[in-house]
Amino acid sequence: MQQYGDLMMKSNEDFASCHAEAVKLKGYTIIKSILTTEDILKFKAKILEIYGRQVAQFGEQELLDIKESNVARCILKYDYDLFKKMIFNASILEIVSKLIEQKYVLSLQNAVLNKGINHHQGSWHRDLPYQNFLCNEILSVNVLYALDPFTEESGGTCLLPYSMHFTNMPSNEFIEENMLQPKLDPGDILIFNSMILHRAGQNLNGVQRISVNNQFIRPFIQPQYRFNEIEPIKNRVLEFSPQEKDILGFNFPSIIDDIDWRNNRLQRAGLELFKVEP
Ligand SMILES: O=C(O)CCC(=O)C(=O)O
Repeated sequence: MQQYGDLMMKSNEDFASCHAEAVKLKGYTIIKSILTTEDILKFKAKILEIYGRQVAQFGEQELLDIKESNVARCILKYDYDLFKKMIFNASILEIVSKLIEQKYVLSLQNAVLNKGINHHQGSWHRDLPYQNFLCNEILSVNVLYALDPFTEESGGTCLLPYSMHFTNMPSNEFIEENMLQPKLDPGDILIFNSMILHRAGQNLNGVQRISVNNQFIRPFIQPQYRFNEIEPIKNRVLEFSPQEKDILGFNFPSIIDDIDWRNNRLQRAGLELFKVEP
């Protein structure tokens, strides 16, 4: 490309760099056809089953009262072998690594069931809520899977490009003029800086539209779930690679006190743990 004025233009050499650059500059990128039809069907069936269990546990009205309706939470806990496929995808993690540029952990994996009503996720927000500041590094990245068509009618995700660079919410007029609602096919993904302003679109056709939001954060931020402490995952630690252990939070435990801190160091050094006398 021609240039003048010493612009130091460069070309991206690979797939991951192209997508990482888009997220860094405009806040999001889209990758097509990440999932097979077979996987999509399995994911959807399992998510509906999990949500059914969560409704049975908590009650439909109670979930409505606490704005928790139509979200299947922490789905990795319910079928690790199925939902890990959304997390440990090497091409996607390469992009996340280029964005966060240090270790990161999975904060959440939730499915949003958007159908016919005003969904709580249908309000503009950032995925680090209440953090309306600018930071020169990316703190957190979302990988959102479309399991159904994302359109204006189905309530595809709405995004305000570049808005991770704004500390104040822009006016309604600005948002109306500049927001995007990308069309996605089932199996496509949207990767975005968690600080971008976004929301689920309004589902107008009454046909359920499911997304799965996976959020990767720098380890100093409190994750929504501590996957390393969840029963079925915790018990399988010996199966995991070092990178999987990092992402599931095993290498970033929340420390209680001085004893716990030093025992953590002793454990890492392969030494015997200190026992407090009763
Ligand atoms: O499902 C969507 O379109 C967006 C979900 C969302 O905003 C969220 O989970 O934070």
